[in-house]
Amino acid sequence: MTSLREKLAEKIPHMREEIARLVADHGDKVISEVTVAQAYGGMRGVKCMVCDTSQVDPDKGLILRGTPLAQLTHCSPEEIFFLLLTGELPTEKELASLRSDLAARSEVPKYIFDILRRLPLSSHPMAMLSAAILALEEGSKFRLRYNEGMAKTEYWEAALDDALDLIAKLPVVAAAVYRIRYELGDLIPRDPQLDWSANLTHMMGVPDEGGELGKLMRLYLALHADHEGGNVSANLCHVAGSALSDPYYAVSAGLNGLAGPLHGLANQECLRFHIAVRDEFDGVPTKEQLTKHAWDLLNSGRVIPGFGHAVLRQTDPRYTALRDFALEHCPDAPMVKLANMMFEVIPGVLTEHGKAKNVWPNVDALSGVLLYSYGVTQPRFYTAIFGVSRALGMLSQLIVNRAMGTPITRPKSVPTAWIKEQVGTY
Ligand code: NMX
Ligand code: MLT
Repeated sequence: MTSLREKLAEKIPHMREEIARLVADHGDKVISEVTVAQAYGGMRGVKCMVCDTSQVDPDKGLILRGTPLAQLTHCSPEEIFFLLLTGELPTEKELASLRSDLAARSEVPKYIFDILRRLPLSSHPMAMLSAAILALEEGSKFRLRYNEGMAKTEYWEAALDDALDLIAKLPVVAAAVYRIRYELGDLIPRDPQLDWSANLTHMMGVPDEGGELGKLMRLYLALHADHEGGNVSANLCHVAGSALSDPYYAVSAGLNGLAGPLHGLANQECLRFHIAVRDEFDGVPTKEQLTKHAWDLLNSGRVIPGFGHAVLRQTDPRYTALRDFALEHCPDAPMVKLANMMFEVIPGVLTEHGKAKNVWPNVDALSGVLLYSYGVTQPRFYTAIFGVSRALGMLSQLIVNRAMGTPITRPKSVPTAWIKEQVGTY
């Protein structure tokens, strides 16, 4: 038994009891209404699902289990995972136990690397990562135990088992995607002395003499883990998991959504935007030049990646955390200087454009810039790193949902004819 499992086993009965009481006593209280615009508009702002791991406040941004992100930027991704699941940061002993459990589960079967090598080199790293996770599904303990007739009260334990297996293997798989996709030579074995995020940096094999890429990777993997339940990746994982598809299927579903340019792929798109600007102006442009370039992009019908958000109405605190890192470690890196210029110019352009409800930068406005500055120069790989981190949040949410016995997700859809009848004027 790991201490994480023990801690959850202790907490889950109380959580179940509390929610059962809440629903029994107040089940018919209205917490949200749905307008016609929301039904057609991606359900924006409709409060119709529960997520206890984290919440996103429009002005304050990400709050993990009640603690604002700014107070957690020193944490490792493993600590964030423990916090998301249990509501508490681990003690030193609990962290050591989680790390050794992950290390013990980290071996990836050889057939996974064979599959990755057989995919065309033109494959997107996100497709490779998602395919590898689906191929790992063969080892799902949740599916096995479900087929054996496991009790509903045990679902969370089987989900936790799969989650730990998958999390342990993800850095190995992602590093293999990187080295195979970009033909960087032999795979680099895991170093048992290193923790989860340090191993990803190590196995990717990007030179990191000063250890700064390692520090960035640790921060990056901690920052991107969770962003409440309604974002596309978490929501997709939630919906697939609600059908009792096992954690491998559910995480793969979530990553397939993360691969969209309006969601996690903005990470890659944003760096490509920076490269296009740098190449056009041979470095950092003037404000006037960047303003014109941004307007050209908007007038061609495209979005400016790295800016705007469905929930946030201020600068994303994850962006602020990355900006603090950049100021401390690499303020003079050319891409960082360009990103600073973007920060000065783009919100004004978007305000004048008049469409985006939030003109401020999100996490993707700096994440790729920093990776690039430390030698990870393949933008298409960036969302795969986002995905490794997001798996921590998606899996935490999934385990909590299995523990709470959350039923299958099945909202009611209505045809346009029905809406016309409701509004009564058509
Ligand atoms: N550039 C240009 N137009 C924008 C932008 C932007 N950065 N952000 C929003 N808009 C437009 C949006 O396309 C919509 O236009 P239309 O009415 O023609 O459909 C209008 O402004 C209103 O959109 P909002 O309600 O402000 O934003 P919404 O909640 O629909 O979408 C995003 C949120 C994040 C999808 C949107 O802001 C966007 O496309 N941003 C750029 C892509 C990006 O950075 N995504 C990453 C989000 C974070 N993540 O990691 O997932
Ligand atoms: C995320 O991290 O999931 C993004 O910021 C998108 C979102 O929250 O909708």
